[in-house]
Amino acid sequence: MFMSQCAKLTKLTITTKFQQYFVESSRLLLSFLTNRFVLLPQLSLPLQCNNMERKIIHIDMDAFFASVEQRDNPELRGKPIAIGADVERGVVATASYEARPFGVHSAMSMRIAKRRCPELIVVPGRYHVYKEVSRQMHDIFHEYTDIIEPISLDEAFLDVTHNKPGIGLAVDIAREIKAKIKDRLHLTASAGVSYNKFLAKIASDQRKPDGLCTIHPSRAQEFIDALRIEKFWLVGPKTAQTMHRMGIFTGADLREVSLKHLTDVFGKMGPVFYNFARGIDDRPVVVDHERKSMGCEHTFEHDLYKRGAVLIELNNTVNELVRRLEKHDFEGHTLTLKVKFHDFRQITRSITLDNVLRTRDDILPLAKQLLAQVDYRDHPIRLLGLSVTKSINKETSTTVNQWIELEIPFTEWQETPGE
Ligand code: TTP
Ligand code: MG
Ligand code: MG
Repeated sequence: MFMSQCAKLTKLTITTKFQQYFVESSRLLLSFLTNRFVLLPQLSLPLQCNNMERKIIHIDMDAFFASVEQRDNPELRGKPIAIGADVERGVVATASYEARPFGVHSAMSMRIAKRRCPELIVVPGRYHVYKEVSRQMHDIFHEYTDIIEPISLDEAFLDVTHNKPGIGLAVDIAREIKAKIKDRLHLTASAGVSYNKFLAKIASDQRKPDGLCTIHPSRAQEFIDALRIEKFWLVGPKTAQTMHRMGIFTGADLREVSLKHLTDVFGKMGPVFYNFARGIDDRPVVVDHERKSMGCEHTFEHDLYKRGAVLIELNNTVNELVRRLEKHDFEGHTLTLKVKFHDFRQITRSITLDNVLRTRDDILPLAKQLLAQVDYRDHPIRLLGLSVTKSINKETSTTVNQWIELEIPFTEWQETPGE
């Protein structure tokens, strides 16, 4: 039964591939017939094979920072708490599950959170503790596999296709990992198990908190078809809105849309969504030994729009960044400036150099150069951040002073206070 389902899905993939080849051949034929020597737009056709042999686990801790605080302080247990600074401009890093029914969630202003939940207890974050817990989680993961890809402090993918204890079922490993996290760290995690990262990630979110969910290859298509588009990985609120306008509300709707249409609308994400809708995601679990980025950022008490004030804050941020780089003996080739405006709009500007960025003299002139590209006269600045990243595409990009837009993963900016 399982084999026949797999065969059906494989057949579906083959059919899809055949269709893709058909599209490609038609494109060439059309080009030949019209004989105009005009190149039709190339589609990067997702000719991936759907490998269902892998066993991938995604682990994500439940209300991570808040659970650690409740674990370490019994007075906070069972109460609505939010992690963050209790200041006018404070932002909620996360909220305990007791606070969530009030509508308190990550990235919300602390002021609004307290209005929504007057009982809310605001607890300052202790990043060095969260980092240590994260290290302990990884010790547990390593008992099963060394193929671990950390996504953030509280989240990682594990490839357990071949695992150290030789356990046959990935779900058994997930169960054991959850139990060890509970016994040793006194915290709960949710786990998702499937044959690729996309599905494992969605699965871990299905039964939070303390959840365990497996998406079996034979049920994958059915599961994806019923999945609301907002739940798809990499579909943020903006993409979801666009999809809604296109009449796409579920995975089944997404599967109806052609690769070309998706590529026209979503660019290089088009083929990714096209594949996701078919349960295809052959990205490997990438072991990440090395820290890639180090940065710091500040939200100001009052929005800044005067050049002098902005330059002073930029200078302070550079000083702090240099202190951190020194402490961790870290250096990179790319400097990124992050600016959040009063209306929460956020931009990043980056510059990549051939020489390493380590000292104040390396960084300050570049930071000023990046800031000069930002027009803040009519858009006062709420937050400034700077980070140094290990060479980005250094092998392929030798252009000095090349501007690139960068997404900065949230966790790259988290640092131990005082570091
Ligand atoms: P998440 O795993 O996104 O959230 P969570 O663990 O708090 O809750 P859930 O049970 O839904 O997984 O993030 C992990 C930690 O990262 C979180 O505890 C706090 C921090 N964080 C922020 O500081 N800011 C943010 O905007 C987000 C999303 C997370
Ligand atoms: Mg979490
Ligand atoms: Mg997480």
